[in-house]
Amino acid sequence: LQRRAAPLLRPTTASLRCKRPISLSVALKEHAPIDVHPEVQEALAHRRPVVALETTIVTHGMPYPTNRETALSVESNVRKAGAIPATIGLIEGRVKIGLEPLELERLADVSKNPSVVKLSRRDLGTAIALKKDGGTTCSTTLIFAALAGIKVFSTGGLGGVHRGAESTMDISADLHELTRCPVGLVSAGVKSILDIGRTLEYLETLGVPVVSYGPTDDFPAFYTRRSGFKSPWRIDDPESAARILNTHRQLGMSNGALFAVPIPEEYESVGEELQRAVEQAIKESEANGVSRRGKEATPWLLKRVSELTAGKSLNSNIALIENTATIGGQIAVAYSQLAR
Ligand code: PSU
Ligand code: MN
Repeated sequence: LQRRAAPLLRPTTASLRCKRPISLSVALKEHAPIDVHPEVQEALAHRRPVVALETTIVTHGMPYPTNRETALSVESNVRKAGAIPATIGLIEGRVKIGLEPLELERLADVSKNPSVVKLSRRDLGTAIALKKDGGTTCSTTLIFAALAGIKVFSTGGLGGVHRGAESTMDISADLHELTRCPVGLVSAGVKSILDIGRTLEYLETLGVPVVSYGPTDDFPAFYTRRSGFKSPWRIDDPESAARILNTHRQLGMSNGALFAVPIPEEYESVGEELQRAVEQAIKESEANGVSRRGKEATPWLLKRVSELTAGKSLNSNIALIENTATIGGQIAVAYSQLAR
């Protein structure tokens, strides 16, 4: 009797065979809990420019209703640049790629929705299974941008290596996510509370390109335009950013890139004062133990800095993210115009 050897692995679907991140169409065939906004779907189908936007800045980064207004003005800047915004968030266990105004409102007004979670990669499966609402950090926004085939993602500050990480080991999952999502992340640097030098070292180890966007090769310091650390590369137009992303695509590279855009010049003078408040808030968090409480650290520090500066940090935060939204929109437009 001739018996055929049983295959060692019997993948039933394409996704089980995939080692790389799967595509949106495969995920949807698997009944993944993802809803793509019709406008975003339409743009993606026609390879029109789309910019992904995160929602942790809404749920855990700014007070209501400033958070909602900022999310809307950021979307509007993406549109003015000629691209379609795709604000990503979790509503009752469904991933929304493109939020309706009421969904944004629900994530923004945390007083009515206090159980809304901050979503990093490790939280995703559980939060979806338990039907939670959540704000996507850079890490989870990168995941869904990559899944949907969105090439550009604009935000304020990337997570990174925290001060004292040599003992706390607090290093944001955002950094690793940039190694597996082929997306250009546009930010004003990393969060103001981090160790910039060590974050850049870590990105180098991970092989993530860091590119300053603008007049200097200084890596920006979020509230101020220069950190004293140099980026390995500098560009000053959206076409160059688009060509970098396209080269990665041509080479089959799975990593993303960090485009660091300094805060607009008129916010430079207040930046020094803001950075002093950051230093004070960090000292307080080390004294009261918040610095050792994982994902709570950032929201606490941002709130404290806002208190210490009578809201001036908030104005700067809004300005820098509106700016990265515009530049992200321009990069997405340039990318869509490259011959493919
Ligand atoms: N920068 C801000 N406010 C924020 C964040 C960054 O000014 O709320 C968010 C981003 O979503 C980023 C996340 O991805 O903080 C990183 O958090 P953690 O360090 O816990 O990984
Ligand atoms: Mn952390």
